[in-house]
Amino acid sequence: MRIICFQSCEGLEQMAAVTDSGEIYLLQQKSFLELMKEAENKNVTCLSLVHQTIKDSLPMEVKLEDLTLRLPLRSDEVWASGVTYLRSREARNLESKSTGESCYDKVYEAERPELFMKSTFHRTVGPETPVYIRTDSNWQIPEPELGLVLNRNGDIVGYTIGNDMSSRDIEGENPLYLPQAKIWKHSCSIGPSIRLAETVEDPYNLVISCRIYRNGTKVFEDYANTSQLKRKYNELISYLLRDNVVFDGTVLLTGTCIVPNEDFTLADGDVVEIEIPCIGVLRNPVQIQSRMNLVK
Ligand code: DO4
Ligand code: MG
Repeated sequence: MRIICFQSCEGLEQMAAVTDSGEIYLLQQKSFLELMKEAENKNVTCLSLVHQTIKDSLPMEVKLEDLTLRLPLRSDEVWASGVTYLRSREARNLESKSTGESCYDKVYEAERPELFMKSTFHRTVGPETPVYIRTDSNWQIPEPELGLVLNRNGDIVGYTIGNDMSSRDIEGENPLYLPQAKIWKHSCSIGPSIRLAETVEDPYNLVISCRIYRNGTKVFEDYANTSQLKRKYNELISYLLRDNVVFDGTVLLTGTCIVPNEDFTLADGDVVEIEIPCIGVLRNPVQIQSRMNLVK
């Protein structure tokens, strides 16, 4: 069971549940956070609340591909994990031209994982909305990642897809530049759905694929599997919770295992697609931030 948010004919945001056979049912809750809250008040899971809500209703007469999907969740905070896959460690060592044991080698092996604040609601976009590339970087890539949707106690209520847009030259110059290499307007996209946790058979066996198109031609494609992750999800969550305040609907990205070759950088007009079959395809055009956007 997946939860989506789509734009209605009146231009309003509407929540819906999508069953595994593709039927779409309208939900009366206005947001995923409202669904979480109602489930908590009734002491049931989001999945059983959705089942109760839709049991006497008829599915919509529409196909998922005909809907304009929106950000499925208003997260106050998106956090991210770093160097959780070998491929990420290799890529970080390359971009920082490290010789000898680097901070990336150390953090890959360390007990404490790398966690960082990635985004806030106002910097995060949903499907089909442009992700921005920075005007002061010449080496930028998408980072396709599985996202854990958490409640305030750190329980996984669902899974989504995240794009941790990253500037490799800024991070490579100095790891202390990490916030600037990771956080700017529209540097994070989330979606296209939230797959309810109980309906994922094995979250450590999810194929993640990424495709990048330029002028309609595919210029990059690669695959990974969450079985390659060095850490367990609960391990990452336990560090996020330590001495911290975590809000309902927080997303924790779990790190990337897909990195384009070193000669690749995103360009204005590219289109990035990230797919995890049980969640969907997160598709975003890439845009250079205009000066007008910067002063808004
Ligand atoms: O160490 C910097 C960030 C790495 C990251 O974002 C990732 O591994 O996905
Ligand atoms: Mg990342």
